[in-house]
Amino acid sequence: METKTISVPDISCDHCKMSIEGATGDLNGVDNSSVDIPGKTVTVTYEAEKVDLEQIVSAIEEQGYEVAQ
Ligand SMILES: [Cu+2]
Repeated sequence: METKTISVPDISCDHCKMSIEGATGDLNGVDNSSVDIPGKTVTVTYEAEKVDLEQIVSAIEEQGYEVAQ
């Protein structure tokens, strides 16, 4: 299991939290996804054999957010 924190500067409210946690949490292999609104980050715990970080980033971008690397 891997844990990574992704910076998403556009996170501003509960709606952002719900949509990002929903989209990333639905990915096969993602065990947990948690958005920190004031910190503007998404912390994901995932199984690297099932899903890679690129897919997780894509899921966030598909919700309309830009990911800062
Ligand atoms: Cu929002």
